[in-house]
Order: sequence, then C-alpha cells, then structure tokens
Amino acid sequence: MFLTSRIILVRKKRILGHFCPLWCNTPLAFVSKFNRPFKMKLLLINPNTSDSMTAGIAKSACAVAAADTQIIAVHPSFGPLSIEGHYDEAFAAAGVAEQVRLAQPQSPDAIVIACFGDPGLEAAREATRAPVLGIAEAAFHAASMLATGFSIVTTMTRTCILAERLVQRYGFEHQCRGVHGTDIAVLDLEDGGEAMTRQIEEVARTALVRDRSAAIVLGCAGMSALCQTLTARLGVPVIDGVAVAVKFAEALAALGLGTSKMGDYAQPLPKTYTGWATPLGWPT
Ligand code: 5HY
Repeated sequence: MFLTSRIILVRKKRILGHFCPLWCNTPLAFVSKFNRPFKMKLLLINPNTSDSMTAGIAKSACAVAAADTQIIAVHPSFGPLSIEGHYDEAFAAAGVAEQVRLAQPQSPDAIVIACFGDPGLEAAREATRAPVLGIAEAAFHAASMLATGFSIVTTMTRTCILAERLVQRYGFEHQCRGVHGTDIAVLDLEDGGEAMTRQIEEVARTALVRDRSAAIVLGCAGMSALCQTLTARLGVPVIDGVAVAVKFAEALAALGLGTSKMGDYAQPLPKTYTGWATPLGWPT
C-alpha cells in the first residue's frame, strides 16, 4: 500500500482538493490568505479521514491564522472517517504518526493535531523538532486563563471518558468542572443546522449552571465553525481548540521554540518497521 497524504488547500473563500502521490513533491502553489510570502508553515493534521471535515477544520484554521502562515491540511491515508471511541482512536494515533513522519522532508514550523482526543500527540513530539499542539490541551490552557472553572461539551457521551482522562493527564482536574455529551455524531456536525446548534447551546447552558463554571470548551474539531455563534448566545468564553492551537503554534514558532530532543521526546530509536508501515520506520 502506498502511504500518501490527502491535502486540502485553503485559499480565502475557495476550497480545492488535491491528491498528492508523493508528499509535497509536486510543487503545489500554496498562497497565504493575502498572497504574501509565507513566514511559517503549519501542518494541520485531521486524524480522521474525512475530506470534508478536513476542509472545514482547515477553513477555521485559515480564518485565524496570521497572514503569512501557510496552512497545510492533511489527514491519514488510512483509518476511521470519524473518531468516536477507543478503537477509532488507536488507528487515528497511528495516522498522526504517519503524517508527521511523511512531513519530515518538508520540515513544518509547527504541527496541530485537530481532534479533541489529541491522538498520537506524544508520538508526534518524538518524531519532530517542531512544536506540536493538540487542540484539547491547547483549549484547556486557554480556558484556565479565562475562567476559574470550565465545562467541556462534546459529541457522543461514550467519548466523555476520553476527555476526562485527558483532563487528568494534563492536570486540569481543578479547572475542568464537567464533561457533557450531546450524542451528536461527529460527521453530523457538518451540516447540522440551527436545531443542532441549539441542542449544543442547551447542553452548554445546563453545564454552566450545573458545574458552576464560567467558560465552555468545545469537545470536537467539528464544532469549530459554531464557536462565534455559541459565544454570542451564551455570553461566556467559548473555546475552540483549533483556533487556539493555531495561535499558540504561531507564537511558539515565532519564538523559535521547538519540541525538546532530550529524554523521551528525543527522535525515536533506529528501528525497522515491517508490512505497510515499512516506510515509517527510523533508519538503522
Ligand atoms: C474530533 N472525533 O475532534 C473527535 C471528537 C470526539 O473525529 N474529531 C473526531 O468526539 O472525540
């Protein structure tokens, strides 16, 4: 099987799809949203394999990115169309590792993992010197700077445990006051319409009261486009991890800060991989 990337190129107001047989060896004309030369290359990985969701996430990223930031949006060449449980997440993590490994020749200045489970985050940090941000971790940091307590509103109730474990792993137990599912499937977020937005709004409103929290973290990259509407309706900070991670990534890259190559984030040990993963091993 040929490992490739599916690239969604975002230009202001128009979205194009392009299949690149060999990672970026084909000189695609990337432009920034104001046709200025790029200062920074940001690799945006959607860990599920939905083209349309990748395009939607890339559009949200492009809307907040600096004028000279190039957003390269990719998704893995294999895996689930959406991530809604442990099994999906296992493949998504491998897909993230694949995309970070394939991107090395292009040396992106920063990487954003645009799925609320932050799948493969630590593997990605091992595989690159660039700073790598997961949208959940980024959103937790932002929320904790804006309110003493926040609530997470996510998709399927069965994935709440994944978010709760991230809260513990990142040390936000004292700030995160609750995780709430809407039981809206990830891919249904794309064209959910007003009824779906109101459903998310109601779950958020109830969470603010029940958790006595003062900010909402959106628990799915697919909710990114709803952030402004929900902020206006709820009257509290509503944090979209995609937007926050893009800005944090720009800040770290602009400061010349990258992932430490000391200790557990040092480059993976030389190792042969077999089967379809053969190209993803590290030269021995
Ligand atoms: C996400 N799944 O952000 C997560 C959300 C979730 O495919 N993209 C996905 O429900 O965990």
